[in-house]
Amino acid sequence: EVLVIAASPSADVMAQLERLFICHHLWRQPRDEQATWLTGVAGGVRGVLTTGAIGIDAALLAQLPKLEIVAVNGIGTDAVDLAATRARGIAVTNTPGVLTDDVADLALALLLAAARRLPALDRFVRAGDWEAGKPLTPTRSLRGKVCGVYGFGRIGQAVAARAQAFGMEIRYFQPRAIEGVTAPRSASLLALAHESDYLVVCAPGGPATRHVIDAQVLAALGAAGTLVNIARGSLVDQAALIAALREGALGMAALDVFDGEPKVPAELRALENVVMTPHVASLTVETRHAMGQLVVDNLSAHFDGRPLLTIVL
Ligand code: 8YV
Repeated sequence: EVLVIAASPSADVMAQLERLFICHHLWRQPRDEQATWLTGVAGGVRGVLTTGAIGIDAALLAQLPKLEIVAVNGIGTDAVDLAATRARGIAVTNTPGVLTDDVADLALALLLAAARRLPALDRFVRAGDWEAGKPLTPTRSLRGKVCGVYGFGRIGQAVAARAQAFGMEIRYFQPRAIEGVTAPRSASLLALAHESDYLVVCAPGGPATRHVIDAQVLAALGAAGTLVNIARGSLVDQAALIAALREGALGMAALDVFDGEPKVPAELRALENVVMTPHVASLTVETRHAMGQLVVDNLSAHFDGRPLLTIVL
């Protein structure tokens, strides 16, 4: 029996799940009835399917005495209480690799949207301002600008390759140096922010990186700088970000993720120098299908006694 916390957008993946397991769909229950419904099914649940953003907390884990595996339909496992799963020997899997290109693509789309002011210009045309002869101000080229990548794993490196194709200079920072990488590693995140025109956040969420993008880092990025975040909202001190954008200490922000999402503070929504998307970096037909397939394959491997494909340690 598998507890499905959120549906996969791929109908084929959902059909496979239904064929292979007895599925209990939490997401189908009205919110105020979920707790009662859960007490009825919890005892038989041996697998959980959840998302990167939702994960599973200690309270829900404690309700599932027979749980053996948590399959995360995402790469980030910061929302899974890994201490609790480890303590009980519950396996955790995620979906690395298959989402790299789409997430990196969205990072560049956001970077370009901010650099070339696409949302404002789209509004300009729709509002008839072009026809009305209102003045246009030039934006800035990407060529020759420094793209700083914080977190240089698969996604960070894919962002770097794309930014390089736009003629940008790449620098990165992450605590561990990476062998065989030609891009220079900055001395710290703060140094990287100083050296960058665009800072793209690609590091994992969780306690180790909580609010590392703070007022100081934002000020170092500066009035002409742009922050791009496709990782997790928790890495950014959102109050400091709002203050920096409002006061002009930071030029722009392009965000796919938010602290406390799906709630986005009204102060942030009101700012002109922000471009926002609702956590959609991996939301393409192809990638969500591949992610869902990896989830099904991991669950099947576990219940068939075969080795897991993408285990999280
Ligand atoms: C999705 C993500 O939000 O991969 C991640 O860590 O945050 C995203 O791909 C989510 O996990 C979709 O299920």
